[in-house]
Amino acid sequence: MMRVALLGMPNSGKSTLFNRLTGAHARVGNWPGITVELLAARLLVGDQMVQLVDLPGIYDLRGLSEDEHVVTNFLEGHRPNLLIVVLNATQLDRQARLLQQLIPLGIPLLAVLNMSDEAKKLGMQIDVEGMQASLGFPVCLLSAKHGDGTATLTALMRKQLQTAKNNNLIPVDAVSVDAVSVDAVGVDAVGVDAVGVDAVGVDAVGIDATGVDAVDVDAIVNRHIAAPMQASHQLTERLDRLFLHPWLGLPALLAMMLLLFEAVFALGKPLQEIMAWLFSTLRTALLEPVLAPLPSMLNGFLLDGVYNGLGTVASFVPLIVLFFLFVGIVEDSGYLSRAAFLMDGLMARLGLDGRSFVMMLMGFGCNVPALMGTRVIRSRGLRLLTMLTIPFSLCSARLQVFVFFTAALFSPWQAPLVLFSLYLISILLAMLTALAFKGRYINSEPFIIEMPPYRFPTTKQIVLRAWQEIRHFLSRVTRFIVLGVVMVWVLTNFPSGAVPGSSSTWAGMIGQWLDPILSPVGIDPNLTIALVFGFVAKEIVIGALAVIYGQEGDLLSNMITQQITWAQAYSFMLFTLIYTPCLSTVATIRAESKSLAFTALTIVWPLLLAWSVSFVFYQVALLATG
Ligand SMILES: Nc1nc2c(ncn2[C@@H]2O[C@H](COP(=O)(O)OP(=O)(O)OP(=O)(O)O)[C@@H](O)[C@H]2O)c(=O)[nH]1
Ligand SMILES: [Mg+2]
Repeated sequence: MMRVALLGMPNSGKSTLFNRLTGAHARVGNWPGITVELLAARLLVGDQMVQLVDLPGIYDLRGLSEDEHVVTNFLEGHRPNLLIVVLNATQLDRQARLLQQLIPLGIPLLAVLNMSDEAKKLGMQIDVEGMQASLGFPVCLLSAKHGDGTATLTALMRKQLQTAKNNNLIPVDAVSVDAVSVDAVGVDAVGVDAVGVDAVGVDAVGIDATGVDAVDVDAIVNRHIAAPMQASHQLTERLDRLFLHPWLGLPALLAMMLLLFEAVFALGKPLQEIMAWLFSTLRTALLEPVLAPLPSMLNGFLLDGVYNGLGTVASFVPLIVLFFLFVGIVEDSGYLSRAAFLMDGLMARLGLDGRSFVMMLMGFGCNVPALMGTRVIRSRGLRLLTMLTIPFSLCSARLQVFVFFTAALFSPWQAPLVLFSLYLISILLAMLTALAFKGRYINSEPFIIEMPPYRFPTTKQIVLRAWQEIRHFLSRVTRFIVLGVVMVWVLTNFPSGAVPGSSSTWAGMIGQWLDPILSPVGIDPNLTIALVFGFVAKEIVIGALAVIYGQEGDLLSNMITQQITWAQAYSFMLFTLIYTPCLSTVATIRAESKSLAFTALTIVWPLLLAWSVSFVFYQVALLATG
């Protein structure tokens, strides 16, 4: 199958184009470095089935970061038949450089000038025909976000692929690896002639007789663009006067975070309650009568175990979707780059940089993509230090636990503030961790960040993002959560003969066994079991409690309110927030750091910290409340 790859600088819209062409759901965001892995999908171009590959963005073919290696390794090992170079049409002066580096590779090229909508708004005029004639390969102006120009692109792709086919360029991987080995890819190292121009044939690349040497992309591009003297994004400039203000910037950041979390709580909690009510109604109206004839053990397993556990976890789906809708809008707005800029000074004192802060923010969604997002960081020291801090980010799975507990034990006006306090503590602990370890993981990289213009996602982008999160959640349900609640049920109901939920069950024994360690922090044996399973996935915590107490919805809240004090609840939340990250996170840390010792550190350090913080809080709370 022919292979076509999308290559370009970060944030130029490759993934947006990939999604538009293939109908895939690659993650998109207004932040350089959203894609850090290869993504491939099949696409019919004319009568030809091709594999379309979405690559991470690169500034330079000689780049040294992990995601840039992904690209150079790809070009080396899986030479595409066609490279679609995606350029931001409003920044051609800066982006043409990459195109210049690509020409010598001898791979047929097609240049896409993306973001035509923004170029038009800025009053830029681009002579595509002229540029195409001078460059010697097709150029196409389009807007991946809004879809204008995609038909032209497909036609050009078809033509280029046909030419490649006619020129017998098909055998993928046939080009000697030497000619494009990673080292050799650098333009300097190889020079235009050296990169197997013979092996590939100048004609075949689609460059006309003038020869490769003659092409000065920069000059050509400049010759065919007319931009007003001061092409600027006016809205962006106006907003940045506030958001990047030396004094007001940081308070604005804090205020926006507070607003966001308040909104999630205020809108999400009622939705969760409606869902919980639906689940319990379904239980009493349908499942209980239908399952009544079953033996009581099986009945208990299905209803009190599987159904209660899963139902309680599932009732949080709307809240999570809502949360990710907001997160999606923030990620696509371009504000993350501003947050990175604002926090960079403080972060630098902790041995981190502005990007580390953005990764912590991304971790509020889920720690896993945030950990992978650190691939854009070149300095290994900085990357590891950032990875050490990310698991403290209060992810959406932990959010479920906290929403549940805060709503059960605190008054309606206290609850959102308690939740916000947990977000702040999460960031503070990440900072504290950085401070403790910055001597060990040294940053050796200067901080440079692009400030993209503010953008607003299309409705389709928002809906897709939410849908992706639902799918992700469902896959976690099937992988971990079902198993988790079933195991909790077994532990709380066996050995046979033990009174369910009592201290003579296996769960009770584990709880008693850990009691000397956890009672000083206010965590009772029931909560202990929930914590034990939270190691696997934090969503299980709330499902486990439903199984342990044999209740769901309002009844579960009431039960918990009767059994524990607010101080115990807060201590439990602190512990859940801080202790060892979930299995997926640990596995990602292992894969990304390639170090067992580092992975062990990310397990042990949070555990110690969790106990210490909860201990201090609980003991002080006990003293204060007498
Ligand atoms: N106005 C406008 N915005 C676009 C267009 N194409 C993409 N975007 C926006 O540009 C931002 C970056 O898009 P992505 O598709 O994630 O960019 P990418 O090149 O894949 O970025 P990396 O994966 O970080 O390299 C997002 O906010 C998109 O919504 C376009 O044609 N017009
Ligand atoms: Mg991308």
